[in-house]
Amino acid sequence: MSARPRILLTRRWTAEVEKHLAQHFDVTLNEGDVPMGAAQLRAAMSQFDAICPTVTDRIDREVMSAPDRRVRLIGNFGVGFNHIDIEVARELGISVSNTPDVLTDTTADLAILLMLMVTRRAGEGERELRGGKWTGWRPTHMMGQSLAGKTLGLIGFGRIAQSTARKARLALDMRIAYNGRRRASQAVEAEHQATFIDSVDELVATCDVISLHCPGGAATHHLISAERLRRMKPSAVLINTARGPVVDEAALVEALQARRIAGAGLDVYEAEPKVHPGLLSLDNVVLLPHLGSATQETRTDMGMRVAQNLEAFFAGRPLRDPVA
Ligand code: 8YV
Repeated sequence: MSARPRILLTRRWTAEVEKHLAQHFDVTLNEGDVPMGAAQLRAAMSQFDAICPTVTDRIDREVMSAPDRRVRLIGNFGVGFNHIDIEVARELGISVSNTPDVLTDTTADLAILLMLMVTRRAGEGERELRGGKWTGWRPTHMMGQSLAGKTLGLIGFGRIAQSTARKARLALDMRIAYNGRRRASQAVEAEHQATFIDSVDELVATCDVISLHCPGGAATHHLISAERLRRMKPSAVLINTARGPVVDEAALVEALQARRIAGAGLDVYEAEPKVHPGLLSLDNVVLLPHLGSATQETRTDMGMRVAQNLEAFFAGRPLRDPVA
């Protein structure tokens, strides 16, 4: 019997997936679940047949060009793969897969959660109550904004954005506008009753809630710049469940401090796990620690999706979710 492929999981996964993988592969776990450094990742390149990284691992040229490289597949745990240099992977003939579909609704739920938390001042309210500062009900206490009839402007219109649109329209009665690299088909626009807005500048200036759903990477770095924050309505709210560097975090802090926008809900940050200190002291921002896909069910589904890619690859079949 030929030796089973050697697989490295760079972080701990759900017990169900770790057990499943152990039945098929020679699996090495990162027992301590501490992020691996560049030197460790580079060394792993020469020791394993596949590595399965997450958003906390930077897989760049330095890592991938390890001597006597053995890794032939990078099975990413997550749909976003901007932490992997895909051009270098292609150049070196390393295959890369990701985990689309399985986290779509879970991440969209979190975008909706942030919208509601920001507009209904939920974090602020909880802090007041837990801090023993709630003096009782009154008609003008901690009034937020209603979302019904307001326009949700989506930047990026892929699976997660469309799921967010569906939930916002059907559950919250919001109107939907979007900007994306390409205009969606008429059928998709009709399904979501979505209006295409040709420019990001116009979208940010006209919508009430701006929610980011574009990939990370050079093309979207600081897409939400100081200038675009200035274009937003003073009553508008920014939601980011995509990638931190899409927003100029320092400029966002200034806009929130000056109340030039009403609020923000963030799940991702420019230099995770560091968070701009200016954000921590503001009441008009809700801050979550990158929980977009964090449900028991979804994290198991993500792991199983990686497993399907690994199984296909080592059986000589095409990857289910190839990105390189
Ligand atoms: C993941 C995500 O938890 O899948 C993604 O792109 O942002 C998150 O939902 C994380 O990236 C896992 O690597």
